[in-house]
Amino acid sequence: MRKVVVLIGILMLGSLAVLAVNVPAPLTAGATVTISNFQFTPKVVRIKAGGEVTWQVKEGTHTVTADDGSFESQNLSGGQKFSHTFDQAGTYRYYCSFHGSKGGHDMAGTVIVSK
Ligand SMILES: [Cu+2]
Repeated sequence: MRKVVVLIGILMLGSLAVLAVNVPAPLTAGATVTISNFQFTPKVVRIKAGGEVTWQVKEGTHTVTADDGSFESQNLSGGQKFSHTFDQAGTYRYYCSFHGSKGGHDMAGTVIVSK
């Protein structure tokens, strides 16, 4: 009986983990995205219109380049930052010009801006 309870507990934790992956990013006034290990973390941020997103590079050389060209950083190396203010609501996809490409491929992320 005890083993069954433990097993049910493990299964419930497993389903919670699946739920956590599908929960949308929380809506915040602004956000910080870490660039490390050829990834933007978190990959998706949700901010309010007028908010600022700051990207911080931990290592390597990367860019933050909007799919639609609305913002673009210089080449950024470890310790460098880039910020952009999003005044208009919308979904902004971006990528690293060295390690990703338009459309969310490889090293890429999304900023969702709400009113
Ligand atoms: Cu990169």
